[in-house]
Amino acid sequence: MKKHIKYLPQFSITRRQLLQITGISSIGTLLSSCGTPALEDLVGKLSEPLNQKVEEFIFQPQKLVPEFSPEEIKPQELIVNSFRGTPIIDVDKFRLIVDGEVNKPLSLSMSEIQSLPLTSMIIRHVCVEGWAAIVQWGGIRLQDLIALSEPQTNVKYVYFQSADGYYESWDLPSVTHPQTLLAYQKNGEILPIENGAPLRLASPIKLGYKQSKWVTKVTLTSQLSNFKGYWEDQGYEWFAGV
Ligand SMILES: Nc1nc2c(c(=O)[nH]1)N[C@H]1C(S)=C(S)[C@@H](COP(=O)(O)O)O[C@H]1N2
Ligand SMILES: [Mo]
Repeated sequence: MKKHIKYLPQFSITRRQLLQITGISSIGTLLSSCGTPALEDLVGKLSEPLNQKVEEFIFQPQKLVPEFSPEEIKPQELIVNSFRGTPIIDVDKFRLIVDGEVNKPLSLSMSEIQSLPLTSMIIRHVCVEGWAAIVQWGGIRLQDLIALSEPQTNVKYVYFQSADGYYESWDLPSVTHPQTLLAYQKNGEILPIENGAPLRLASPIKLGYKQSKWVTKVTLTSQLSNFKGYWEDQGYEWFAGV
């Protein structure tokens, strides 16, 4: 039987330390009989030790980008930028898929996603069209999601598929940066549909066009295809760091 040790987020220990002090315990199977993880398994799973190699390449120490204070949030300055209209998503039926070169493909409902640790950050969103806005985003860390999927150690890139047909690919270190989130909150409220609800990317280390809205699928891979991203395939830079 699985034994879940709960760690409170206010303990100031790093993920690496957390994984070390949990010691050896049996890794229960994440997938239940219906093929999706049981709700209560998800949070507990994050405190279980991972394969050493997987842990090393997901939780590398990375430099944090300084954040802003709540007074600096400029709600009006975030301009909605959608190139293919706003897709219609039934949130009750919505599943986020995590697949590709992983040992544990995932299919998660929003309530399962919301049972994972919530991170909030106030960062600057930078669009290449010449505007920027300071925004608060709340959501889950991509590194937690990716750890749950148990990626194979040759994974180097991550594809994000969106409900409007938008697509993006990122380098793995940028995806597993601690400030790269799949957000479901904006400025303290539930994420509006025009900003990408139910789930969008938010990260201070990439330009606006990398921050896919309406993300439905996260695919881990060792190779980039000829398709790199909606804007990249029209000549924009792929790495697009800020
Ligand atoms: N799915 C999808 N994601 C997208 C886009 C889009 O058209 N479709 N536009 C991108 C661009 S260029 C920017 S600047 C931001 C804008 O986010 P916002 O509309 O929430 O301000 O979303 C990015 N993500
Ligand atoms: Mo943009």
